[in-house]
Amino acid sequence: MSVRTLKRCDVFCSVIDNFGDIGICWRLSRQLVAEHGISVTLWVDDLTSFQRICPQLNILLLMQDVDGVLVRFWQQELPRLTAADFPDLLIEALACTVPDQYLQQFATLRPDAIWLNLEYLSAEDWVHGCHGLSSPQSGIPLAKYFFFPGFTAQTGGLLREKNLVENMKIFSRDLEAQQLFWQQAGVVDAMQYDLKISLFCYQQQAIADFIDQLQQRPESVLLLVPEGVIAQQLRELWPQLSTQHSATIDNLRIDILPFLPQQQYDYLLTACDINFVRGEDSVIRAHWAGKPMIWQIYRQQELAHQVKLHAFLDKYLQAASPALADLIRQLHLRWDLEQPLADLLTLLIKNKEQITEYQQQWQQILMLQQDLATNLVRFAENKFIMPRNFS
Ligand code: TRH
Repeated sequence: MSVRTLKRCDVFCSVIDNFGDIGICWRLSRQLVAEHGISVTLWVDDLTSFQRICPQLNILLLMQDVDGVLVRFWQQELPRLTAADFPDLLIEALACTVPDQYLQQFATLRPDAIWLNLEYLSAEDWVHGCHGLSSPQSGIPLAKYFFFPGFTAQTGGLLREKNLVENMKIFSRDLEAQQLFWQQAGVVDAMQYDLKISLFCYQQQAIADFIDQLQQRPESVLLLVPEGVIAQQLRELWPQLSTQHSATIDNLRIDILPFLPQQQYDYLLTACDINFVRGEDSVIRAHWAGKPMIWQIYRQQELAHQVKLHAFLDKYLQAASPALADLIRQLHLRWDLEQPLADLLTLLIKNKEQITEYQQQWQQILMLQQDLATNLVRFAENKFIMPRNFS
């Protein structure tokens, strides 16, 4: 028996809502190509959402090469596929369902292939027992496995490109590069502000209190808000934001930013002092930026997300002092419940250096783990053992 190297991979991505599904699939696909030399076809059912994070994508094309990834529009009816179209590894991402028509042909033509179900991120401990388990499929003679991202060595790890953290550290010390970044983002005077906060979140009832508090800060504050649901909420509160992308209220300036290309968003997080992030992908990027972050977890029915949030906070805060852990936990819980942050926001700003240090300590712990793409390739290659007489 010998281990075979992966050459081709298909990723299926269905955009359920927002940008996390495509954000994760796009990042993973690029990394598989760039760092593992694998030919990747990314099947996506919503090119318009994809284009928001990847502006060079042409939404009119059914098939195109973007950054070395073959992007194909996943329509209800798949085009006719030949044997050469089928990969060694099939990734069914984030609870999407690969069409039966594809699976039947795949199983016939590539019975030796591996099929992975890339799951949602959770810090809960039950993930340890499920990561890597096989998932027998009725009627399809293919090996399928669960692959869970996560924060511990018993999971598949987190998406982290090679040298990402090192590059972000260099960027955070390079004022010229930061100035260039701000210029390209259309915020030429950003560096004159004492405090820069990025705000990417879902609907937030406490937004008026949040703004009210920031405008009363003694230092100058720049709040950077990517276009979307929260920008819309701000426009309803401050109509001048409907005609201009910027509004100044006392010591605070709010800037609505166009959605940035995905790699540029990493730089925004690094260039800010505090980041409000959401969902599943931006929260991990905030980890690599190494700045204080408040995560608004994706809301689930019957508040199931709160269990996930606590599980994350337990891991994240395990090495923090009791006072710091309590502050960060309470900030997350209030933000999740859409309650005013009040005194906690003041404490967050006051303690931002200490929280930055803690964030970087936690980042170092996570960096002891292998990244998700590497783990995934190793996992698939180990499963993908061919018989000696395989030609
Ligand atoms: O958009 P989201 O809320 O996505 C969510 C979550 O992933 C959630 O778990 C999932 O169930 C749901 O989608 C369907 O937040 P997330 O995960 O942070 O994804 C946002 C993506 O957008 C991420 O890849 C970063 C990218 N992005 C940009 O490229 N440019 C930007 O300017 C911004 C603000 C984000």
